[in-house]
Amino acid sequence: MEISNFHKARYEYKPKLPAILAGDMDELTVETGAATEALSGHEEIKAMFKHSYGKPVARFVKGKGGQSRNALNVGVILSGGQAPGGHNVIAGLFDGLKKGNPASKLYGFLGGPSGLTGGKYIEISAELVDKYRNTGGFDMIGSGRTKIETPEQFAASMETAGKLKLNALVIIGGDDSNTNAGLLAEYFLEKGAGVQVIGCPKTIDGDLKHLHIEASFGFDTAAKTYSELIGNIARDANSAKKYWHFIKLMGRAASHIALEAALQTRPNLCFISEEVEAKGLSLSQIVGQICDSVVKRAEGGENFGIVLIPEGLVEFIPEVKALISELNDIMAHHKGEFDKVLTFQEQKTWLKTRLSPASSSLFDELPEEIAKQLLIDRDPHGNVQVSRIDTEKLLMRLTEKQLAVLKAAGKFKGEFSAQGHFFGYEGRAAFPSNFDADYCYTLGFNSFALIAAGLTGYISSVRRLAFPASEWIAGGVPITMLMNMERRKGKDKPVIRKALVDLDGAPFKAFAAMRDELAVKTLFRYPGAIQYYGPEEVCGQTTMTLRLEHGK
Ligand code: FBP
Repeated sequence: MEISNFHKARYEYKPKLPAILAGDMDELTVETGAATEALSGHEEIKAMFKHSYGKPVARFVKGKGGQSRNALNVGVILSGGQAPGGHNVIAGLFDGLKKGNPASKLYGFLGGPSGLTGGKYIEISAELVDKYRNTGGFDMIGSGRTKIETPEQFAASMETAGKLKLNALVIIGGDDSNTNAGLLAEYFLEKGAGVQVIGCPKTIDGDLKHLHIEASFGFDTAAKTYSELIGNIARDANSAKKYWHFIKLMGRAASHIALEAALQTRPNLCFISEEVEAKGLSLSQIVGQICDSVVKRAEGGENFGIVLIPEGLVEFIPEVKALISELNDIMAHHKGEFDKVLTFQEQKTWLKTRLSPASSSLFDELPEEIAKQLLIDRDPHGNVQVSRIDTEKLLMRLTEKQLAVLKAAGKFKGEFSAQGHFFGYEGRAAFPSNFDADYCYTLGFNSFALIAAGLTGYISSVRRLAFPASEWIAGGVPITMLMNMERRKGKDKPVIRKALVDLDGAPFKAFAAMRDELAVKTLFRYPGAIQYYGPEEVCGQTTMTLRLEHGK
């Protein structure tokens, strides 16, 4: 394969490790604190995780005798959506394992968790790792969204682990995949399989976040990629002065990406789903806010603008949320029956008698293409596939309709022409920023250190991320500490709680403080492309979210 000069140059980049992990392994030991609790549902979760519940938070410190030097067989899985830096997690894990004992082996399961249950794997060689260092994507071993949940899948996982004589398994994934990591850790303990399980916090969505997990990897690169594109569109809008751009941004539930992009680019409007839910804003109130801004800007002669829309927004608008939740339950409990109803009109009639009156009338009022999109199959974890719902088009249509009413009443005298965009896949496989390259390499290396310290049921945790990498703190957080009980596919299940945007947090407050002005004036900010080489203040910056959270 012919590779680009940039691709070649990235092989030379040497990811940074925190000083504690860069030193002599024989000088590394693990310090643990008090027992921990789940976020809620303590008793139920404790009963389900008899062997792994409530372990202490772990932190690496200088000391002797904490790390085993035995040769280890370790498996690694990339799970869920791509996030920049996944290959560096594998590189860090590989380098750690070989540093611990050159006879250690790393196996990569192919195509995500199904590679483990189906026994599909490769041994990862030094040559293979070198081909993927500092590159984006998950193509080294592939990824998938299979959820390991049936007794047969657990048994098959143990069988594969047994065949490979695995000492440990590293699962690189988001909240659902790390929930799976916790379940597997518990299962292996219950069965006395001797296989440790460590999770790594991956997701561009940024919602696998906790006191001990300051950011999920990939968020930095993805948010910066989208911000570059939004900045470019904003400059185009300000040049042509004829379009309102409605830009939907990935982030299945949380609005961290939209918020970070808003801080970076200063659009006219950015909806934060968490605020929409907290204030109980209806669809028509959201459209009302857009119209207000369009009307006011038109009064100043500015018939253009930028609206950022988190892709999960529909699930946070109270009436749409209620509709989706009813649809989820109906589709989970009557799947066989529902699958037999073939045309959309028949589906509508079939649903009418099963939905509540309010949801049924909303479903009727939605544009047909959006209503159809709400019926698309759920993912294996029971989530609505919001990346396939054209929320930007829904808002464009409703805004157009409302502006026509205002125009007829003489309250809007400007022009409105809208363009829709969806930025998601563009940012998920980009070359990792220097931050993600360093963070991911550290997460992988740290996973090895957790394994060598004998821990299981932990997520690799690296903190103080807004500071130079040499000062980062490395350790592990027990998976059950991140869990609560939630309704999934019609049943209550223990899952890692998604960290949504904190409306009292510094990043949201910083945006809220400027948004009234942004809604009327043109104050776009153009962040430009991610820089990998050059002055530290250009290529060494973390996200604004992290900087604000750390008071920097
Ligand atoms: P993860 O939670 O697995 O990291 O995936 C996040 C995400 O990129 C969401 O932002 C998006 O809604 C979803 O994946 C899209 O999924 P798919 O790749 O299956 O279309």
